[in-house]
Amino acid sequence: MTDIEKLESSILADIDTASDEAALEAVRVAALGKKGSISEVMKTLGRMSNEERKEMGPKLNGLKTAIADAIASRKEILKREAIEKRLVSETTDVTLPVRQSPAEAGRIHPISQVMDEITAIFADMGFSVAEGPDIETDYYNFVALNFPEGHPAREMHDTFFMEPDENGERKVLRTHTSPVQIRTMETQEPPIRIVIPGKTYRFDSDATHSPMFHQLEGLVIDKSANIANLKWVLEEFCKAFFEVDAVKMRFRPSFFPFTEPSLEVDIQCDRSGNEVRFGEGDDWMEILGCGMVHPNVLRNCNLDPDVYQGFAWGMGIDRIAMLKYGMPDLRDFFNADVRWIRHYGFRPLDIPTLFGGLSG
Ligand code: 2U9
Repeated sequence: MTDIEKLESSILADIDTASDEAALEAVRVAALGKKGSISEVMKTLGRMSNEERKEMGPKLNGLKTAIADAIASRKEILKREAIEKRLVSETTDVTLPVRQSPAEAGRIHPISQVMDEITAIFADMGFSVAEGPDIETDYYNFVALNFPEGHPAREMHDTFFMEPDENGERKVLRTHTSPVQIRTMETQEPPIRIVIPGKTYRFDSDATHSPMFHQLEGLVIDKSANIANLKWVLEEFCKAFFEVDAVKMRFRPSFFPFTEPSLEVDIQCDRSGNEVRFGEGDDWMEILGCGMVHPNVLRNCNLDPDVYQGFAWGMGIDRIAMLKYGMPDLRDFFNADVRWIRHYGFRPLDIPTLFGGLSG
């Protein structure tokens, strides 16, 4: 056996025993790489006589090609073997239950759900959603809404005051979402039909009051808005929200500085069982307040009360959510207890719509 034949059979044996692509690559470098065994032999061609080179040249080139071909075909085999190994080890059992993605496993807080339910109902009636800042000026939170300086109605709102700013002005955490209606009336021409969901703040904390709570208010301004329209809007809302065909409502006189007349609204319910049922029974439950926008408030927004009139209402979202979904303590809303949200939360892809069902 010549030296070349010996070299060839030893490299071919290494190629055969290479067990994966990395080992095969090592064999290729050891044979055909810059300092590989074949490359070293090729270098000796330069020192040979013409006769010897004529004989050895083709032999060495033949060796190089044979080794390169053997490596290429072994590479194909190893590639196929590796794929087959993966196919066996990475089988998927399609009968296993699908693992939930984090977005599916998460839950929507009942307050967000109820806000979405209520805005879906009013959006269906043609209302748009308006928003505004949580930190307000005294003007937007009180003065424009017909609470004069020192008026006792201001005491009804236990207000959180900020430190005075460089001009001595004390901003407040808004005590209701009503400043958004003022801002809207200042910037938009009537007709106006808006609802305002949002966070509100009052210095109050017990089983039914939280210092941060949620309201949804509504406002309609045009040349002919009247109490009959207001009653119809609220009745349609209550039927849709409590998912009943008919509901009796009771409107009692009340007082708010920003509306005249002002009314508190009760709906018919049955409290004889363990839970409150709406649309039946002969009991009443207060659910919201409303009224015709006070002429002073219209004037404050440069609207002539002899031309324009409007109605407004306001409701506490937290209380209404507790009523609808039977949650006993308001404080649980804000305790961030994952067991509570798993029980009372809503699936994120069940978006409330009137056609698809409000509460899933
Ligand atoms: C403007 C004019 C009128 C909003 C109204 C109520 C009646 C009301 C309470 C319900 C429960 C607040 O969360 S609660 O304590 N709200 O009873 N809100 S009328 O009236 C407005 C608002 C803005 C410019």
